Amino acid sequence: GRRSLSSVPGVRERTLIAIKPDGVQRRLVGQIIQRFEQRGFKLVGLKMLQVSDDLLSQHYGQLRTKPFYPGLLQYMTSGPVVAMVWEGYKVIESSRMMVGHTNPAEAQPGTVRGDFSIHVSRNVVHASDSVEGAQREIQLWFKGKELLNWECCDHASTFGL
Ligand code: IDP
Repeated sequence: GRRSLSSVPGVRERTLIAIKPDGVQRRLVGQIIQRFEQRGFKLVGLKMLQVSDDLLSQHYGQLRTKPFYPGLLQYMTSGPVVAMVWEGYKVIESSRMMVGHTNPAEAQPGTVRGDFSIHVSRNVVHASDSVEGAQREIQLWFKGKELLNWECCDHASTFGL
């Protein structure tokens, strides 16, 4: 039919992607953003921040009994993080595939973790893992006003016609 892509169910799905301190320190920000742009996803939120213990304990609350939790907090606060919200059809599932297995040793080549990292304690990037998780994390990391709706320059509404 002649439906536009924006009317397809699921096309406005959003996910939180965060480039962790090792990703920023190793100058991987551009390459990681490039992969999401190249895939065709839409960037609707972006900021660099020093993450607080409070934000992290909410973000990783379900891991607080794990032995690696103190190290995880130390890692995630060791420098700035680049947090982004990406939008698009099945972006949550697709970005988990693009990011790869939690443990880089098991991540496929071609994934961010499989191409740029070695050990689970320094795995470069975060990606939400479910619809509920993405909603929760986006609300936790971003204010409503920080998420922008925009149309592509080839969209009729941008011509002022
Ligand atoms: P995910 O990031 O792929 O969703 P989770 O199991 O939610 O994986 O773990 C969150 C983060 O905790 C991982 O990305 C990694 O940074 C860290 N982590 C998970 N397991 C370990 C571990 O065994 N040792 C050290 N850090 C870990």
